Amino acid sequence: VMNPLLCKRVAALQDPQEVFYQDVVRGLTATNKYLDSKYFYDTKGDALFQQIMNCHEYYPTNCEMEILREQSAQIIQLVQSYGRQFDVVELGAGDATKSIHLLEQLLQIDPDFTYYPVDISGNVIHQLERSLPEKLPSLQLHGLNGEYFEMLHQANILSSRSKLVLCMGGNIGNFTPAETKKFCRQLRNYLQPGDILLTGFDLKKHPQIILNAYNDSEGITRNFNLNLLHRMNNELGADFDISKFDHYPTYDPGTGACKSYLVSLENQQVHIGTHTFDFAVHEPIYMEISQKYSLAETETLALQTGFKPVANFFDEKRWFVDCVWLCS
Ligand code: AVI
Repeated sequence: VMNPLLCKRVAALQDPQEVFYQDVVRGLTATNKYLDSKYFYDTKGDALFQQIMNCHEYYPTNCEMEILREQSAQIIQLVQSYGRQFDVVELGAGDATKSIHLLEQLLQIDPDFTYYPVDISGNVIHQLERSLPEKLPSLQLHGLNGEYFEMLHQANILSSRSKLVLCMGGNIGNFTPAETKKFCRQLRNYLQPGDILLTGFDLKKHPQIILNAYNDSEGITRNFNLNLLHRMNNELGADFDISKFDHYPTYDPGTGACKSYLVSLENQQVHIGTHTFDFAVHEPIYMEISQKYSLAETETLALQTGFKPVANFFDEKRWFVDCVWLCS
């Protein structure tokens, strides 16, 4: 029997609000302050991200949409050529507007599969469970709300079939290259030989196009970043004065790293729980990375992490790629 005090501590550690608080404290105590961009996605953040995807400077959504609208049949044909019955797990499903094209194709060929959308936002999963059955009545759907690997583990418990894992929208770009390598290796460990990964990468292109996508003229991306300060005020009782921070996006065409920061506009103190954080004037908080890749870099990554790259699907401008990788 577990000691009741330890029980309480384990429960506190697993409480999402407590984990959020601990992560924030860790990030703002670091020499170079940072926050984890996975916390962008509260209800307000989800809505802002929807607006980003609709704004004209943010090209990745349209590019990937074009790929899936026009090439889903070929993608599914390729997947089917590996001759197995796949269940589909989508990591970071969002509103599934892209994957719906793949699901449609799969349903036409053989409706005997289950779609497991995974998302960190409970809100997103609830919406999907309401909206998808209206669009695809014959789809067997089981939403999973949580972290990618915990939910992949859940999916493996729920289904012993081969997996087609979707990791689209360039979500992988929100890891550093080192984290991405680790992520792919870990992902590979949850999969079996013959399983397939369909993963999207935003490709290197003219630096100005990339920078503009993260610095839209309406200021939606700016509000998306600042919203995390609001979230800490609302959920953790922090006292950020949002008007005293500025959004600063950067892109380094050498490394392909597109990074955004919030910059403190004055010397100030912020209180969160029992902690006080000092911000010097011009001090940055590193908020997010959105890594851009060359095609060669995606192939190296596959080979280094236990996958075999089998095909690449591009949009017409070749700004984005959806890669099909086979678990070898
Ligand atoms: C979710 N992710 C792929 C987006 C991106 O492009 O990195 C998040 C985003 N951040 C600012 N704009 C969009």
